[in-house]
Amino acid sequence: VPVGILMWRPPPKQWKGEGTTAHLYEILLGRCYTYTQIVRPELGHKDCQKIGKAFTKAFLMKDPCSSTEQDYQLLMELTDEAVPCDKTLFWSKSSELAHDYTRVRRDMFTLEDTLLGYMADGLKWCGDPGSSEMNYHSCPDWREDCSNNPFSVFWNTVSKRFAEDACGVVHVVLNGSISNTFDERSTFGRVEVFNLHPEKVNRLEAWVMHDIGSVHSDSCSSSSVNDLKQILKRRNITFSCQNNYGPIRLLQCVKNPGDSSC
Ligand code: C8R
Repeated sequence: VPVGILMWRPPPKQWKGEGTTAHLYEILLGRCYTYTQIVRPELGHKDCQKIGKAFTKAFLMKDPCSSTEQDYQLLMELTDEAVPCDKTLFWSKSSELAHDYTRVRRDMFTLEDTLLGYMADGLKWCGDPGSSEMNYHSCPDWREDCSNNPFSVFWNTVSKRFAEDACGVVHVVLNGSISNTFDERSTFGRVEVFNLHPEKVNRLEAWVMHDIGSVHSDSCSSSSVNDLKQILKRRNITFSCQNNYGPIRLLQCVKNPGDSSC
C-alpha cells in the first residue's frame, strides 16, 4: 500500500490574518477551569472537558470562510449562564475601560466576565477542511479574506446571546474620543442593540467616556449617539445617557494622576 500517497494532504491555505493562538486548546481548558472553579465556583458543575471539545469541534475540519452560528450551537448550550438583571455591561471601542470597571464592580458583567467570553478573549482560531489540525500559520482576515471566519462568527453568536439574555436596566460604555462614538457597524451597534428584548429591558443607559488628555470629540448630544437613541426608541426601549460617568472617570484618573481634570 503506498502509505505516502494515502497520507498526503494539500497544504493549509495561506490567509492574511494571524494563525491560531499557540496552545489554544490548553488555554481554553485552563481558562474554563479557572472560571468555573475559582472565579465563579457556583458554575463548578460545568464539564470543561466537554466544553473544550465542543469549542474545537465547532471549527476543526471546516472551511474557515464558511463558519456559521450553527457550528457553535453545542458550545452555546454547554456554557449557558445567567447574568442577573441590571448587571449587563456592553461596550464598544472601550474594552479596556469597561473591563477595568467590572474588575472593581464585581457584580457587573461584560461578555468577558461570563464563561464563554472569558475563555475566548484575545484568542484566534481556525481549521482547514483537509486536516484535523488547527491552522497555526494563518487564519482569515475579516477585511482581506472573509467575514464568516470562525472567530468573527463566534463573537457575533455569543454577543447575540448575551444581549438576548439581558434584562432590567442595561449599560454601555462608549468611547467619546472617536468620531463614531456609536458605530452601527460594530458588534454593539449591529448585533447587541437589535437583540435586546424590549419586554424585559426597561432602559439602556450609555456612558460616553472621554480619554484623559484627548481633545473631546463626541458626547451624549452628538449625532451618532442620537442615532442610537432613535434606534432604541423605535424598538420601545428607553434611552438615557451620561457624559464621563463619575465612577469610571475616577478609574481613568487612577491611571493618570496629576491630570488637571482629575
Ligand atoms: N464583544 C464583541 N467583540 C469582542 C468581544 C465582545 O465581548 N470580546 C472580544 N475580544 N471581541 P470593538 P464592538 C473582539 O469594535 O464591535 C461584544 C472581536 O474580535 O471595540 O462594538 C461585547 O458584549 C471584535 O471584533 O467593539 C461588547 O458589548 C472586537 O474585539 C460588544 O460586543 C470588538 O471590538 C463589543 O463589540
